[in-house]
Amino acid sequence: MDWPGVIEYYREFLPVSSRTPIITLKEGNTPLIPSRYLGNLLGKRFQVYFKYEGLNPTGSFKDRGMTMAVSKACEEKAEAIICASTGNTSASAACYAARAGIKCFVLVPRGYIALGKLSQALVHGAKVLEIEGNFDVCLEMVREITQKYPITLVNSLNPYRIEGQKTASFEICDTLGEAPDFQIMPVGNAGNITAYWKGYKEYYANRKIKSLPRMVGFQAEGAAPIVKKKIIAHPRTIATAIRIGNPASWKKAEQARDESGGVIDMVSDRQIIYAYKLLAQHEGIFVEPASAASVAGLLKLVKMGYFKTRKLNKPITKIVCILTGQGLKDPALVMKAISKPKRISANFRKIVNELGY
Ligand code: AN7
Repeated sequence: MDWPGVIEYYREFLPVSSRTPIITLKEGNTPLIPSRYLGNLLGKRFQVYFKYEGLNPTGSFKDRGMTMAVSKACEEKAEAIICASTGNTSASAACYAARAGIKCFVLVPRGYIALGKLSQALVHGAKVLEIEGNFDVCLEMVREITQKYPITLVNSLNPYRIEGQKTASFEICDTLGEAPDFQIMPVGNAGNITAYWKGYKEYYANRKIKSLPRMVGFQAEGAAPIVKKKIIAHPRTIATAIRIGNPASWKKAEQARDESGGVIDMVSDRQIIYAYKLLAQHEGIFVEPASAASVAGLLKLVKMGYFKTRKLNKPITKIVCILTGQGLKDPALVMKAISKPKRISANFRKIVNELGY
């Protein structure tokens, strides 16, 4: 089958009509990869899967929401879109705006955007402004601009973004034939956890699934406003994608957590890097650090005995970790956090020695 993209495939669940021009790059339909390594740590009664969202057209889950937001913007005859971003939203917005033939403006925090993401926004022709301030400041600016000028906001405050992103939960259920028992994901501005939960609830209401998952979110320790129950004025983390101190969908993330009986917790940068390496070296999956927060979170939960204290009345417990973005977006981090290649002269003996023979 030729995959048509998330809007055509899940049309009946989305607010589109025959008048909506569908702007798509055939996003979605990403693989749900069974774990070969982590699953063993948990034992036979557990199955761990990775939803690898890094395989979307611009390398992150944002494309699911952007195809909807940009399609609706075009239906409403918008001439320009704008977003604040820690990187991935801007890459996706610039890409879909180029596809649609409309203008794109991007506000990003100077110095805290992975080079891959910045390059994407630039190459797709967006007007990129680097702001002396963090993501939360950029979002404030963008909200004010869109109140005063005819530019469409495409951050996840735009409800069409959430609509598009909920299709990822549909795909997980369609692949598993049921909902997972636990879903673990990184939380930044909290749009994605909101979207997944909305998707699961809609599938449940339509009798596509018989149960709902517990929603488990992880923030970075230095940027964990929801966990600490207070705005973080100066968020800090190596995972720049989730370097957010005042999430727009804060309340909705708490709702997803509480309605589902889940939890939102935090992991340190050290734990994130450990999981980042583990995923790359034992599962063969290269993600960006924010995405590794979900696996770091899973490891933390196992250590805490979280799964032992939950009633698991099915023979097999299914856990899905969302891997939100592609590792190639931030290659500089590998050199910083893992290692640099070893320099050696073009001497046969020296090289073979170095290989350990
Ligand atoms: C790889 O691009 O906020 O909780 O401006 O890029 O829905 O914000 C990115 C967020 C997780 C968190 N993983 O999702 C942006 C931006 C990756 C991300 C998140 C982001 P939300």
